[in-house]
Amino acid sequence: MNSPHEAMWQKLGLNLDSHNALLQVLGGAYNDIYLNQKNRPKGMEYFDFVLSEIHGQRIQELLDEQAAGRKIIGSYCVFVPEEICLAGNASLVGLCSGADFAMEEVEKLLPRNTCALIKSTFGFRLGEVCPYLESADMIVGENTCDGKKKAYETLGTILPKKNLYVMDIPQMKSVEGRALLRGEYLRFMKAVEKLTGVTITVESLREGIRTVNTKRAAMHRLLKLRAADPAPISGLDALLANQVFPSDNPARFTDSINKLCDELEKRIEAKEGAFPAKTPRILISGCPMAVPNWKLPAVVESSGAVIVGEESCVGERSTRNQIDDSGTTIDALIDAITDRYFKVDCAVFTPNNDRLQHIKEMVKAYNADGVIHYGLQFCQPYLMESIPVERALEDAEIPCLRVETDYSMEDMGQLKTRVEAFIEQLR
Ligand code: BJ8
Repeated sequence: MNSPHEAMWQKLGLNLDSHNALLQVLGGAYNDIYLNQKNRPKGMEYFDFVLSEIHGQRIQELLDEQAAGRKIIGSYCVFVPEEICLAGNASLVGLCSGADFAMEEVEKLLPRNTCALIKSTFGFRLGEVCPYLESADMIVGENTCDGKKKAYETLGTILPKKNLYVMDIPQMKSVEGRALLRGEYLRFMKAVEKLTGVTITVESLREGIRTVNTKRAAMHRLLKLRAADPAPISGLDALLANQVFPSDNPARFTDSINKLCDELEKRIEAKEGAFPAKTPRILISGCPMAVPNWKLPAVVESSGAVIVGEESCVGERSTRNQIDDSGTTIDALIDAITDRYFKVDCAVFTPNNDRLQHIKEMVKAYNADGVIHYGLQFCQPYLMESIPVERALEDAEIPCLRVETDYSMEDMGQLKTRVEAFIEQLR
């Protein structure tokens, strides 16, 4: 069937056959996993629509803005500040992808034992199936894990517009580390200004901060409502909101989340839930889950538990902590931006005790019965850190299951058996 967006995709240089195949798989998985859920809030209809148009209407919107002079910046990490992009008249879109694509081609450029997230980044480029990547005016990479750091060297050579910008990220939470991050944010601000031709002012930066603060506040409202029993929304649906967070129009997204929260508050009052009261409650912690990586949450929620929080960059790591917008100079606002992002407790930092503490706090705040630590195969930082996480949880008498997997469906049976046994232990 011809899509009304085909001409746009063709203009962007997508491989239409491969892209159609991807959309078919995505649509099928969404039907099976999402639309088959019971007791979904009505407010999720907006997110169903966003997902159905993720490569259609949203791209058209961005291209229309681009035609009017706005720039599109793509990023792979929550360390890239949307506030600075917005202040410079650019939209930031998340580029991480959660599906294997063109793996044979990918493995000509990357070692086999590279994590699925990085491989999928390459697969989407080599397969020419990502309209966000193809339309972006600037792609921002960052020196976080070794895999990404080295992969960007090659990615830079295969991007159609050769428009990769790499941001350095500290590895320690020291005075020097903060100074490095601050310096990088100033350098990024200059790069955005150069790209857009717009001079960032105190007012525009403050406006950017306020827009993202408001968006984060709405997400926080949603996350907190999940503390209720019965949980008013499934983990799958909340994950979808987190997945849409980095790429949707910020004002519309904020509004939709707030409407969803209004509905969830009523559900809580009426004791209505996505699952019955006393369903075992799980916190997921670890690597980010980009669209359409719904594998583990689908296994958990089809095995008799509900997910009540995500300690992840597609989750609370990217949505918590606000930025003080009271500064009256660019320097002061950049300081405030640095302060917020410097609290991101990604496993690339050493030591990273804040994260262990935060996981325990989240267990308490969301009344979780146990934690599933999700590590992507070959992800050194999160797999290494899963052991101290498990120990810290053991000390706090919080049950923990460590899972290591990838984007393939080959281990579904084994995963389900382990998850079911863990849930049984929580009952
Ligand atoms: S701030 S979590 S978004 S780096 S899964 S590519 S770590 S080998 S994604 Fe991340 Fe930024 Fe950190 Fe968040 Fe490497 Fe691990 Fe792959 Fe990963």
